[in-house]
Amino acid sequence: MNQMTEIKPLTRKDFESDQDVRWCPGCGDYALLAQVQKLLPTLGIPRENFAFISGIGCSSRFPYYMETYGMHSIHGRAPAIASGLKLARPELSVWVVSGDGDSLAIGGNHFIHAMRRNIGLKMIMLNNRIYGLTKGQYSPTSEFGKKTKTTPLGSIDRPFSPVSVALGAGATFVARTVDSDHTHLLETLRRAAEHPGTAFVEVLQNCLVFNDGAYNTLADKETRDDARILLEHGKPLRFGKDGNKGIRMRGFDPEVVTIGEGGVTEADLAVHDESAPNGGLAFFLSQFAAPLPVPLGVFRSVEAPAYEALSTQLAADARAQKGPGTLEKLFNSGDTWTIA
Ligand SMILES: Cc1ncc(C[n+]2csc(CCOP(=O)(O)OP(=O)(O)O)c2C)c(N)n1
Ligand code: SF4
Repeated sequence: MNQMTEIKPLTRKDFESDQDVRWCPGCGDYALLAQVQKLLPTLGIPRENFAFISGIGCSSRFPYYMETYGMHSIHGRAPAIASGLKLARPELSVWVVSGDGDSLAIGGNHFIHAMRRNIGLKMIMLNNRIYGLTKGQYSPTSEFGKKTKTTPLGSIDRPFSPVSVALGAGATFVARTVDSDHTHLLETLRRAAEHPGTAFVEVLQNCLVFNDGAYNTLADKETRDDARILLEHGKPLRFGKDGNKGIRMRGFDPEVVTIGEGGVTEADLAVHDESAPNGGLAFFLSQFAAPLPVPLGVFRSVEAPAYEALSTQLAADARAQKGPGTLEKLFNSGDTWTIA
């Protein structure tokens, strides 16, 4: 009689490593860890097929806490290492966890190229708008005028919107969520996990030691409905405590309007379309700053060929045309010469 091996379903516990979590008590990074550990067992992927690659920073300690393969790599270089892994082993689910400093300062170059290549990585950026690990220097997402240890008179740098950078680099999946809303965080990660190309998720994350309260209005149940706008595909851009505020486009300028005032109806509001071919509305949304609400959700989700699939095909076509190669043949091909 054939004996069937019973495959035990995975649980959140299966993804918890035996390492002590060293983040400060109350750090927003815990929320991401908990939701990722909750999500992975539901994806139907064997645990040995997950890999978490990080750079350097508090956020980049993430792989230690996951009972998966992983690597705490080099400052800003996680996308390069993760890209190599994904190309060599396309069947793996490869995740990058990084910070705003790691991804947008030293790692800006690697970040934009991962976005434009559309390689199948899940890239999460914990954006606390500060360097946490090195104790409070300003980062590329710190606000103009922000006083930090390296900007004692206030920053004169104009900050990046990570979502705008990702969209500008041609990313096919771009989303933003916040550490304080666990349901939204989990659902956003799920959408990213399902996306075949590069999936970028910005997580607004509180660093309670060096930049506490950066996202208070989004965390506080009293203020959050007026401070955020939840993006839903095909739905009008509506928000507010009473659900009666919305975004109307005046040419290329978005404005906040109130339904029922001045003859405004829901039909006047812009409608969110995450799969719009030109991505123009997504870019507008990514530039929202006070008094406009902070958009949360999926800005853009479109399909394009994944880099690893194209690369595998390219290699198969070359082999079919020229037969299997060897390193020796390669070294002796093309322009070679003998030094006398
Ligand atoms: C080559 C190199 N340069 C600088 C540093 C110092 N360094 C370590 S982490 C970090 C910034 C981390 O900030 P962020 O990515 O925002 O992560 P957080 O700690 O806030 O999670 C810097 C500058 C380093 N480790 N290596
Ligand atoms: S310094 Fe900030 S980002 Fe780093 S672990 Fe502490 S609270 Fe989190």
